[in-house]
Amino acid sequence: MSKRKDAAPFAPAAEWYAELGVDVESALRRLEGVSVSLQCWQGDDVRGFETLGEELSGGIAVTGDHPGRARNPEELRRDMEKALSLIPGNHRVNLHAMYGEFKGKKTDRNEITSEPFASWADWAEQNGLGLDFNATLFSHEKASSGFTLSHRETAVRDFWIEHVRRCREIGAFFGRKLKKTCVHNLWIPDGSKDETVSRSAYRQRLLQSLDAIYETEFEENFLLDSVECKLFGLGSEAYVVGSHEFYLVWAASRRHLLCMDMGHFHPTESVADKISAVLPFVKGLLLHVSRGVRWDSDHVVILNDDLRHLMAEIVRADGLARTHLAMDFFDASINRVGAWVIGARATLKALLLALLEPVECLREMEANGDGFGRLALLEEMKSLPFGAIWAEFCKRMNVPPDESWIREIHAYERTVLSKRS
Ligand code: RNT
Ligand code: ZN
Repeated sequence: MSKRKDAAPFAPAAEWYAELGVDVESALRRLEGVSVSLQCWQGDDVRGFETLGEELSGGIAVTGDHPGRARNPEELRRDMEKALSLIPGNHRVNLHAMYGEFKGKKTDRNEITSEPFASWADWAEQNGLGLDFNATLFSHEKASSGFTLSHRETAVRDFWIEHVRRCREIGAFFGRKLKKTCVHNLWIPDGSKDETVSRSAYRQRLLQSLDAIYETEFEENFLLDSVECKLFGLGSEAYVVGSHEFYLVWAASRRHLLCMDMGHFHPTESVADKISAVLPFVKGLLLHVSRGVRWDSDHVVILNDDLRHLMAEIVRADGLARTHLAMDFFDASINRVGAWVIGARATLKALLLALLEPVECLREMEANGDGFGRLALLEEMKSLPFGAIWAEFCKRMNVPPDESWIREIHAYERTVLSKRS
């Protein structure tokens, strides 16, 4: 390490925080205990390994044609191992049902079992990773109408009910095998481009489908269930069946997790503000850490105000233990492995910043009616030597503490990714 790097020493930085009543060691311990779920779909542009011959659909889109997309499970795992080697801490991998090792065998979604996922589970076990899971209700001929669990036809709904039931089984298989709770998240594309006069009927049917799916209970240590809302998608601009209100009430009344994706709300709505509003009523939260830009809800996560506020609110609401963090973005225009690392490092940095907040001091000022002091301290916090604390965390976790990881990604691009056609 260069002299310049040693010039950002940990001890005086920690001292600065300590003077404000912040215990840096305890913040680092808490950060170490948090895992972020790495979305496998960033590595191959949400294609998966099925042989059903379907294109990506469901109102989500990947743009860009950077070379080096993972073309099979081995490549995808290798890419994720590379990314994980540059992210401090112990993390998880998030799979979608379309990522089984089907080995060229046509397995329809309603026939899926844990068998094609056994190799994923072995790999996760060897690497000490947890696995999360998602049913895939898009990129399929039975989803081409834009409706799945709320479809008018019983046969179509039953097909998808069966799929999600099986996916929860697979999730429980991961949880049991790895002895790490698997979060199974359900997002469906259901909605319409233009006005419908049947808003209620679709929601009634979705409600019935959900209640049929989640009738089976699994041991909480193995499986937790979450449902994910959305404001609109490509082709579902006028109406989305699984809206925020719908799933909020469903998750609260059925004691499940609510998944909030940072890109799934109106741009002026604050997901951070929803944390303390929702936590008292649901079993827990799953956060899809993402970045909305214009119409796209899935840009690579960076350390911006939205992310900082979100993490700050989780910590202030004492909600870390009941909040599961997963990244959800897909960008094919830059090095895909590097995108994971940018997003995960930003997520962890935002969380560390939140854990380093002198919250007691701020709350005391607030209680004393000192609004000026509170605002001034929040501003001063922005220029504290956070970088030295982050670098220390990375060093302790044996990953690059500085920008040198960028060179590692460049090297991986040269030696591995660029060789893929
Ligand atoms: C789509 C949702 C969903 C997907 C993944 C692939 O808008 O955000 O979470 O991104 O399931
Ligand atoms: Zn999402």
